Amino acid sequence: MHEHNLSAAETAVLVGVVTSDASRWDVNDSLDELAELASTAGAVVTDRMTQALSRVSPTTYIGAGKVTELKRLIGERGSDLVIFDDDLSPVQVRNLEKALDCKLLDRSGLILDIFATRARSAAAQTQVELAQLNYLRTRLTRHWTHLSRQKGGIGTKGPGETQIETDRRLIGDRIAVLKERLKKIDRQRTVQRKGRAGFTRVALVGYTNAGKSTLMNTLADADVFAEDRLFATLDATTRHVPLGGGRQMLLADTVGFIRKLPHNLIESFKSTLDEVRESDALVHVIDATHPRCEDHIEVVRATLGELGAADKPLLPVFNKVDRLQEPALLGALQARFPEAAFVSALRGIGLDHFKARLLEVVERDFVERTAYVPVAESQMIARIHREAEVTSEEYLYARNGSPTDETPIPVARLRFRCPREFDLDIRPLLKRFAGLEACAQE
Ligand SMILES: Nc1nc2c(ncn2[C@@H]2O[C@H](COP(=O)(O)OP(=O)(O)OP(=O)(O)O)[C@@H](O)[C@H]2O)c(=O)[nH]1
Ligand SMILES: [Mg+2]
Repeated sequence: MHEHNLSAAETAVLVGVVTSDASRWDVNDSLDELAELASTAGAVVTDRMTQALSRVSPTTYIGAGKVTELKRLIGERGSDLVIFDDDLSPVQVRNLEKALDCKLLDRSGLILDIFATRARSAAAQTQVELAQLNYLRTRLTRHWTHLSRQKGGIGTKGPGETQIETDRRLIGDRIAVLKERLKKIDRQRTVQRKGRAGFTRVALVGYTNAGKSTLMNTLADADVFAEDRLFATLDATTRHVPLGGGRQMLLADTVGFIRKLPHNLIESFKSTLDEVRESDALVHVIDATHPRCEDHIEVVRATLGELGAADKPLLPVFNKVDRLQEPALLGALQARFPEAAFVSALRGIGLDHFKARLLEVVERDFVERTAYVPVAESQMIARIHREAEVTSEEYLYARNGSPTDETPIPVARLRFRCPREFDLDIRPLLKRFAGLEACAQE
């Protein structure tokens, strides 16, 4: 599906600044990624412009001389769009628009635009629109008019012109409506997730385009949309996957991460990302062929931290090993990441080893228990069913061993597997029944 037919011809100039605190990301790598984002959004990148500055100019992002140079360049090229590698402040937007007289987009705006074209489900659409409105709102506060110029094309998907053009109060109203809708979706999802308790839940995480959906498809024989484009997946999909040894897991595929993922998006995708937060373990899919794969790993770790999921058991998986040009590269990665699995999701290489490793990671945090619970304690039995994986359940009679009360009572003998956390919660409650001993019915 190509939503961008109309705007496919939009040509763009990319602009990035190299500052001393640019850490390990080289501006060219950063612009490579920006170019990929731009082409995902349907733009044709004609030129790149970079400038080394001790810090970004607070008024025009790049220096005054560069602004003139940029103005000349877009005049020559007849560019439709200038895309900045960092987020612009309202002041920078206003000044640059005045100086360049051209449609401007910053990194967050571009990512939001891609999300808007990708969103299929009602949930994703609501989440993206909410993020876009929050993004626009901060830009509307001090700078109003630049939006009227953005008619059609990249940077204008999602919330229709109507909301943008009316006024901030209307945007506020719309945000309230969307939040209410999201709450409803959230409640439905919570109900759905409850039905899945007791299973080992594993979430696929990773940089966008690493191959999460492809791995999901291979493991679950599923048909999740996978494509060589950024942010192919926006919705969480869950499938049963056999892990071997009669064990099953519920595997969730979800939205990919990227450097400088707009905070607005993380906020509004919170419920989609609950799959990550609530899982028992994570599989971190890494594109082994990407020259910046180690930086991607860092970005994913940081994003997991932001989500409060940094401490979950995690299995790193280097994917696309079929496409690694140099065999030495594989050896080097294996030496650096001895705990990782190495697979090709597309060609089905290394999957048995991957599953075995995953089983180990998952088991590490699970315990097996047997408990006798009086049938009268139906809430307790229900809770165990809800939060643990019950492997066997028998109904029999038991005496509680006290000399004063010899009457056998009906009990359930439950064997279950559960996360260590649940065990710590429930063990003190089960203590009351510790004295129960199975006996014949009298
Ligand atoms: N050569 C090779 N290509 C792969 C492999 N796994 C995935 N790909 C390709 O990588 C691209 C991205 O795959 P996806 O599965 O969509 O990646 P994703 O991580 O789900 O990406 P997003 O949903 O965008 O975050 C697709 O073109 C896949 O065909 C692999 O093992 N080998
Ligand atoms: Mg995907």
